[in-house]
Amino acid sequence: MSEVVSYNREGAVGVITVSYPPVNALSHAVRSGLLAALEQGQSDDNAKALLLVCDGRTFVAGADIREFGKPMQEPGLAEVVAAFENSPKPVVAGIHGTALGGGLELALGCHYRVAVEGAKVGLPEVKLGLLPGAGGTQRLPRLTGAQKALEMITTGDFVDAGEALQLGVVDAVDAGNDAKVIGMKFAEKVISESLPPRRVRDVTERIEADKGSDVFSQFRAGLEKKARGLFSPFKCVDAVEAAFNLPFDEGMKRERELFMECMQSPQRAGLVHTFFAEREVSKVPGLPKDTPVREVNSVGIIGAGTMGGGIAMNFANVGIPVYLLEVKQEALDKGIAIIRRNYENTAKKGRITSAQVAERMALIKPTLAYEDFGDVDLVIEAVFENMDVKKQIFGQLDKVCKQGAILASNTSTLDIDEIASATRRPEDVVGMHFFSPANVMKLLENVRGSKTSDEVKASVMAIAKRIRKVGVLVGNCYGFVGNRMLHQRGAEAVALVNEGASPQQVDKVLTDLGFPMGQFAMSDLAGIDVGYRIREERRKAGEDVAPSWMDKLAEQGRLGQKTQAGVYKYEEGSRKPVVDPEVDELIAEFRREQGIQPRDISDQEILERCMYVMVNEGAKILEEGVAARALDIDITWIYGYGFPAYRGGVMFWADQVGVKTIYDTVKNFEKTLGGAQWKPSALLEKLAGEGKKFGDL
Ligand code: T1G
Repeated sequence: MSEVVSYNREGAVGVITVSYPPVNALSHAVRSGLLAALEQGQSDDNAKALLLVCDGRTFVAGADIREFGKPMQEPGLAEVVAAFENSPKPVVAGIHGTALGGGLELALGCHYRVAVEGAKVGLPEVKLGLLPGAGGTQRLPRLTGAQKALEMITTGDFVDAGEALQLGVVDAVDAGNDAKVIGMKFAEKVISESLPPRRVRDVTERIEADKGSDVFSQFRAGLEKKARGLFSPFKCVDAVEAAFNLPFDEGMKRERELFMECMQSPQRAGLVHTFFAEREVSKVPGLPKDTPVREVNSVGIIGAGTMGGGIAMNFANVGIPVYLLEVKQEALDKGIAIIRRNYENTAKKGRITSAQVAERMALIKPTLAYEDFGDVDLVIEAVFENMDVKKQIFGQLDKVCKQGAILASNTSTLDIDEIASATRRPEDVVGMHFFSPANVMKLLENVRGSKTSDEVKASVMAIAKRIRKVGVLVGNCYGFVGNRMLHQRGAEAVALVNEGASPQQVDKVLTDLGFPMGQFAMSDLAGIDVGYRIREERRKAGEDVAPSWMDKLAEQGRLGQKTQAGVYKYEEGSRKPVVDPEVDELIAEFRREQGIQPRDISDQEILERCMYVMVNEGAKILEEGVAARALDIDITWIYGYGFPAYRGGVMFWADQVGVKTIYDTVKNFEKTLGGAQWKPSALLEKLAGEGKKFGDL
């Protein structure tokens, strides 16, 4: 008897129970245990039917992702599923929680499936760069037909028990909440009605019905847009199609071939890294797991602009009341109107009801009085990037907020310690940097000041989860982690255009890598005036900031999307960047003024200069301890800037390119381009020298 899978008979039913927390993943021990328990069930003459259930929070949630990339140990999952399917005794699966991936495939190998109400089933392998590799692509379509199987397998979306019943994926759904009870009831029914083992592989009606349908070519065409740059969704279609063209065993072989292609793809490595990194970031090294967390039942937000409004929505969305403060009624009214419009747009798309719009709007209370913040548990300041203004606000908060209130700034670059110095409670001051649009982007960059208490750090990390964000705890420096690296990429991009590249060429290199938009399209979205103001402030402060062709755009009022013209031009009502010959002329003029002789620049040089400067900066960020681990930087870039999850994040991507390759190129750029940004980080040099990766840290 293995300790993760047990067998015992209750009446005439042999019960196989998996007990492998946290999610009963199909590790080698579980797979072996399942075969052993099934064997016991076969040889138990008094067992007339078998029931497969799981202890804990969920039925099997899939293969054990931690085993990926390691040599597969027998028995493979497909073999285990086939053993269940070929059992001479009928097998019932009792499902609760989420039967996912290999878990659903195991259930499909059983002869009957019952689910508790509220349970969900799905084949999310595609989200890991894979496809169902234990018969899911061959058995599911036999129950659902081609269209639904393709939808489920190429999106990885879960379906709830009710829909699964309609689809024929499960045979009964019971309002009870114990899968074993409803499973036993069904198994006893199988025995009393002498129901035979019914193998899904033998169900062929839906295969016959959809044979030769053009649904596969339609699906591939649809994926060209939705799955741009991805590898495994297309292989999913190939695998499902095999169920309609080949006998079952041939189809299984085809599935296996396609599964191995996906398993070996760098995209699987990237997506699996992202899966674990997204969970690991909330475990902050040095912050004890049991650090007390402060209750947040009401929030005050200062600033009803784009950011403040978006931030307010995050809290209202999860039922937390928010005071939204502005200095003028007109600004307050405008901010509230924008929030309402955002909610109404979401309701128009059917994602929320109009009742929810009303509920959430009722939770957001506009105010002009700081006194209303007297009892809130958390304040988030979201005004424009001016230190004096922020310090004045925090001085106010220090006077009106209760003891224990968390005082946070949404600043994207400014010094948290200096802001905290405006209060007598620096231990309660922290950065909570949201990414625009704040109600959409998942990243929350939590910035610890030198005096921020562990309790406040743990509290803002818990708040991130509560408002469905991915929180990353980072140190206090100019631009923290994300913007500090973005700043370097931006400077390289501008320099590349000075030297001869066009903005559109630079942007295409970045979108080809998988970014949702290029550097200059992003500047147009954020507003050219943002960078212009920062450069002008630094020039006023006496810094030697080089002239930039971007300044000329700002001085001509070309501020980006908001003025229908920036680096690109925008047709009325459109956000699509259109190359503007006027800008090419402005750049050529700027080069003449600066005495620059433009040259052709290769895409490879653009890629290396834009990306390696970020990797080098990321290595410096790690050296300084501003980010605790490379995976914190990876998650920052995936959820803050849309870096493709299938590449695993900037530092994971760097490991795949090769640290030594990057280091040598950075060294070379230090010689040919100069500038502090090309001084190789000591950590990069060390890893290159030792043949190590960022992932080894
Ligand atoms: N393998 C290993 N560990 C897993 C795991 C898995 N499949 N799923 C979750 N965990 C860990 C997770 O890392 C975390 O660990 C803890 O469980 C709780 O997870 C052959 C090849 C099930 C919906 O893709 O979607 O089957 O941080 O924080 O929010 O065809 O986990 O506590 O140490 O996410 O309640 C297919 C992935 C695999 C499902 C629960 N299955 N998991 O969400 O908790 S590929 C999946 C999830 C496959 C076969 C193929 C979610 C969840 P720790 P959590 P949650």
